[in-house]
Amino acid sequence: MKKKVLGIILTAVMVMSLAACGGASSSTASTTKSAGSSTASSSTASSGTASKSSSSVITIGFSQVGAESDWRTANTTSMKNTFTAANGYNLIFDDAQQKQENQITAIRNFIQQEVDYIVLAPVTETGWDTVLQEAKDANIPVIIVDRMVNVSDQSLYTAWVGSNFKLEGQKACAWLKSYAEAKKIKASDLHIVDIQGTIGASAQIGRTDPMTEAAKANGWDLLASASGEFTQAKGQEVMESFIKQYSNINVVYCENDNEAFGAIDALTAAGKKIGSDIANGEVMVLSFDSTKAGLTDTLSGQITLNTECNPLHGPRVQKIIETLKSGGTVDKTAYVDEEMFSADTTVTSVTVNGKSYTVTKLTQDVLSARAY
Ligand code: GYE
Repeated sequence: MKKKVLGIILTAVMVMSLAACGGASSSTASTTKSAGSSTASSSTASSGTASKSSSSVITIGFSQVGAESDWRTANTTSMKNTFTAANGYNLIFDDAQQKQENQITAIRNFIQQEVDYIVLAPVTETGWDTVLQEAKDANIPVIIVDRMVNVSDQSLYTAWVGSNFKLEGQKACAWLKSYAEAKKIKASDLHIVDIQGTIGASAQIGRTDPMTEAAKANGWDLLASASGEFTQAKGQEVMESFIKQYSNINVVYCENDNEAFGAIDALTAAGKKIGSDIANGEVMVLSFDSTKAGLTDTLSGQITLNTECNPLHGPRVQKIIETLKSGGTVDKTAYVDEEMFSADTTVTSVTVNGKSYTVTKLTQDVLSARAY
């Protein structure tokens, strides 16, 4: 139920926020420039467009992962609200239901339909070489959004825009380390379970690896890791099984908000007290995404730390397409800037690789101002 109501609110908020600001891409921080391949792709793009249609409408085939989370819903809404007929686009949207084979079929259909651009939000990183080669052979530029692809030939896609998932994980682990130190909790007294995302997805790899590494480096007791597939239902199921196996869990590291909702339900049903006071028997829940629903639970203290992952990629992808269309050069890789929100003021900033990141104490005003 929570999910349904939130979906409606999210849609409304997205529509309003996109109407109010066309500049979501301004937070995009460019990193790697690859003029060579981008230029090649952009010329492919314009010639492809010209030969395929006499009208100026741009046809885009978008293969979306699925509808597994609030983050995903916000991402889909952002794409749909950007690539509208009024904006000059014909968007062919395909929901792959979290299955790579469905995405491969969708891409092949887009090639058949001679779309102008293919946009792919890949479920996992590997397994894309063949179908992306088919798109390249058909002279259709491919833009990767959100998670990354791991391909042997980088020219198989034109550009990628998304989050630095590893940095997200590193920030969350740096926060946990500082928090435990400030509260004088011994490293070996942190009994952690990791509810992972979809195995093989960049968002999972980026968030799991820093936890595994930090546990090893700091001597944390990482009890177990298992995938909750980024869904509330599976997150709950995995948490129920962790609770049965381990009686001393005091930190639940959830790799997205929906898993956190499921974990919170399981902990509550098991009679556990949720909060940041580990020393006094509370179980701390950490999460990623910072969707409105996730931050609502952060404001109430159910989620102690929520590390943001921004889903508003529609305008960013549009900018890439417009640049390619006009013959310009795009960044091969572009990361978006992201924040951290906490229910607690113990840690006000964290440092990762020499760079400091502010931890914002969540207030109702911050929550109300959120776009997703
Ligand atoms: O964190 C999760 C979603 O790939 C960043 O996928 C995305 C992740 C996001 O299902 O909620």
